[in-house]
Amino acid sequence: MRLDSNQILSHNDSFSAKHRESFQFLNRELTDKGVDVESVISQLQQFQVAIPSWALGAGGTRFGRFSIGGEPGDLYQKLADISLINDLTGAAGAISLHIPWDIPDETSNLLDWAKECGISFDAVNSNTFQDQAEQALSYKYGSLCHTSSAVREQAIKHHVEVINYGKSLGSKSITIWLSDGSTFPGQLNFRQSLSRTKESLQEIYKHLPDDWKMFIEYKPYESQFYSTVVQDWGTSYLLAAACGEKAYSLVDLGHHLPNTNIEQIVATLLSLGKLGGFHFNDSKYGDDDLTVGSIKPYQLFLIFLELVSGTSDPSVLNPPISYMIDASHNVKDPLEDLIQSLEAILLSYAQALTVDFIKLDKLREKNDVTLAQELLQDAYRTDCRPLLREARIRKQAAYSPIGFYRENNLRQKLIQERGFSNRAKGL
Ligand code: PSV
Ligand code: MN
Repeated sequence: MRLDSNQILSHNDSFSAKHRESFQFLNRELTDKGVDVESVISQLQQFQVAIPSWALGAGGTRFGRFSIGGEPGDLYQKLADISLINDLTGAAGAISLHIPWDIPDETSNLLDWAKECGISFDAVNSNTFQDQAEQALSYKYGSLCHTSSAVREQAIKHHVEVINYGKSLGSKSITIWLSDGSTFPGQLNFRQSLSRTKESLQEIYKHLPDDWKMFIEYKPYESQFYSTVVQDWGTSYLLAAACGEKAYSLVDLGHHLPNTNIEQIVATLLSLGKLGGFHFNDSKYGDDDLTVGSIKPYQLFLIFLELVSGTSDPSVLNPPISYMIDASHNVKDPLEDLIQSLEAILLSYAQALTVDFIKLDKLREKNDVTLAQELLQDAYRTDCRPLLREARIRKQAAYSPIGFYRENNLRQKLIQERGFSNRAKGL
């Protein structure tokens, strides 16, 4: 379903007086503090987050799945859904594909359709955490770390195939998340499995085109419950360093043990020039994959503070970061959920962009702990939503993406178009 841009314009017009008032108020407040509001708006307009191909249907947990109706039944419909989100938010111009959940067939038709939808292909994701029907050897005891060289070769071949799919679609990166590890003590030799994983990744790396990046995601536990080979940012970093300059670490917010200081990890990876990508989500207990900003919004702001200060520091030699959402659950409409995630990401970004880092540095030099904290909390407690709305309105996206979605009964229209029993492939 494609949206009529006139409908969005008239939605925006109906809020124009209300918006003008709140935007002008915030504009004055921020300008008085020395913030270059125009520059913040233009950075917000440029910020893009890739949408995962696996988060557009009703998410499932191991306890069940509740259909929402109108789910995208194939990749073409997934692209249409992302283009709808992008039309409403102006911030979601790319898809991140999971292979083999979304194998692109008839590539030229797909590329034409993606172009028509205004969507490009971001990082492609491999999958060796599940066995596929036609697969010769099982990943039950690991993939790139497996004791059998035949299994490792099969997994390496899969990664090469994923790179080739990505090449045909114009992707420039591959994200590798391995569930390899052990569920019981004694099951696996830590040193050998790490070394086999390193060698397998180095083999995959040989197939990486010159203008590509490899992102290595880490996770402390799950699906294995005793040990995971790539358990933390340090292991991911050492593997990326062992592969070469096109390999980077990827931070998934849900892949940390409770209370880990993720913003410090972000700062460390940035200073090493090895922060490649981000998977946004939120969690209360483990890898809960909840809507971004729904549980720990202050943490998200602190992470953006490191991203903004790190990427604007000329001494930090880190390439541009790939931002992706990796969230999914089974209670909300996934399109509304993704819109909420985008809003939370942009809000934290906007708040971080309003921080006076020179002033913050001076306070740090003087060890003025109180005022340094005040400065951060003042930015965090400033309602920057009018800036996001202004950025959207200027891009002809919607003043209120969720409001527009509801007013126009878009889920009901998708159900009419696609029926109730379509089931999106993925989680
Ligand atoms: C694993 O938990 C993960 O974060 C990886 O990025 C996977 O590709 C994705 O979720 C989907 O299962
Ligand atoms: Mn992830």
